[in-house]
Amino acid sequence: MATEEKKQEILEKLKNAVIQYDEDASKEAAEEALKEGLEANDAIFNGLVSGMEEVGRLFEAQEYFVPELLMCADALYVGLDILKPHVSQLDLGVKGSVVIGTVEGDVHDIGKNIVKMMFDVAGFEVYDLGKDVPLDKFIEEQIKTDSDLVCLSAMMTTTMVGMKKVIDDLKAKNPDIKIMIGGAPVSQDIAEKWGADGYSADANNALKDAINMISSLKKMKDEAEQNKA
Ligand code: B12
Repeated sequence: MATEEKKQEILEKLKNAVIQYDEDASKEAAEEALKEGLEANDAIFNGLVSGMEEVGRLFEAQEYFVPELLMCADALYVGLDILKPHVSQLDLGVKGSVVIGTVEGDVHDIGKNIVKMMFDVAGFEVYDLGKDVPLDKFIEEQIKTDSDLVCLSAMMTTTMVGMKKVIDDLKAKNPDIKIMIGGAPVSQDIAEKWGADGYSADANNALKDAINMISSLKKMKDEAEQNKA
């Protein structure tokens, strides 16, 4: 087990590998994290993701432009691919099925993939539609898979409006379906205004909220069954 000092050093290496878009450094730091017994979850959120937050600031300050962002994303994915299989499985008592994707026009998929990872480790059935997903595809996939939950990610003010259409269409087809939205420009207020059942600022809370929603959905279905009997 690494000392606190060693742990901070490795987290710093992961963070810097993303900021300096250094894929080799990302690979080495991710391997070192595992070798030194760091929690994979910790290494992802406090190393890689924390690096990407700094990259966002550099972009806003116009020190980084799109090409740098793309290379930073590549470096993050190299580390993530190594760490992801080591994230501890969680048994939270409830499992469900979820359709997830980034909405049409939007190719940001890191946040969506991290939310997906949390559902994976909790043993959910995950139907990942990827990024830049045509809005109707969410409705088609929910119907096809009869999923409990639909998760929509958007990272731009221009693309987030597509979520409202998906929410309206899904609720019209199936009022019981639970919908959760997230991504940097989204807020609790927007989620409520647009009729989503949940919003979460990060992946850990997304899972907790999903579990609560699915529990209440299953309870509602059980009660309806009992009333029928
Ligand atoms: C990396 C990045 C890119 C990469 C994306 C690579 C990839 N594979 O994803 C590339 C280079 C492709 C890119 C392109 C562009 N980008 Co960009 N990008 C970013 C950046 C720096 C980081 C995003 C990121 O990955 N963060 C790390 C992850 C872990 O965090 P996250 O995505 O927020 O996800 C967490 C939560 O939001 C939440 N969450 C996310 N989704 C969901 C879903 C659900 C259901 C739930 C519950 C929770 C949840 O949980 C996640 C994990 O904790 C952001 C800056 C920022 N502040 O966000 C800009 C940013 C999003 N981009 C921006 C812009 C403008 C663009 C471009 C238009 C630039 C251009 N001129 O071409 C293009 C658009 C391309 C397109 N059509 O989509 C703007 C958007 C502004 C706006 N408000 O509309 C931002 C905010 C930068 C800025 N400050 O201006 N970008």
